[in-house]
Amino acid sequence: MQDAPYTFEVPGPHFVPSHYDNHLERRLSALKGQFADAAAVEAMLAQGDPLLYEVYDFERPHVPGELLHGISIVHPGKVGAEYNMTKGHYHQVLETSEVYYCLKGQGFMVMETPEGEWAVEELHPGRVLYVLPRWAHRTVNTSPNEDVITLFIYPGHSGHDYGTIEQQGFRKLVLEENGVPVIVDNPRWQSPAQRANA
Ligand code: PAN
Ligand code: ZN
Repeated sequence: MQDAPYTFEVPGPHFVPSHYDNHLERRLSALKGQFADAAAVEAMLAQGDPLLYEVYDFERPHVPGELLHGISIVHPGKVGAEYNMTKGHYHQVLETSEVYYCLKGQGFMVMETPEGEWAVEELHPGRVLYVLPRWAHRTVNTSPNEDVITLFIYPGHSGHDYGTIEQQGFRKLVLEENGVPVIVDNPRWQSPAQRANA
């Protein structure tokens, strides 16, 4: 961990940071239950385990005064009709936010709150997205053959809650229909009231 102010470069076209502490790779097997088309997942896994996205980040203490930051790279592709995406999560400390700055590619940030509100914002190079406190978030890559690359910054004490999204996914899915992205309802999703009665 650095003990003096530091800089790093994110040179195009690949935007891999000039230095970093951690490099995480997430493959299809880690997102198995998240894609709507289970048969497409099984068919792809029978051929291998494709790399869906990577994260490069810097080691900082997980305390409120710190800002955790790094680069997220979602590779292009689809699982069935659904575009490649990140697992997505709530922050464990729900009242923490995040800034994303898109460096490359075309995609969407799919978001929702525990109360069932949802939002989908487009990502393209130069666009900054502020994810409000309480909003779960997932990056989706709709580019035909380009990575979606973002710089992210969030409070050190945020933590991650993956379980809620793993259970039912997001309220909205991003699918390709006739060659263009469409936002559709996730049949697996339940409203807070439905969940309480389940
Ligand atoms: C980002 C994400 C990153 C990977 O740093 O962690 O894009 O997505 P998943 O964490 O959903 O696999 C972030 O939102 N941090 O809080
Ligand atoms: Zn986050």
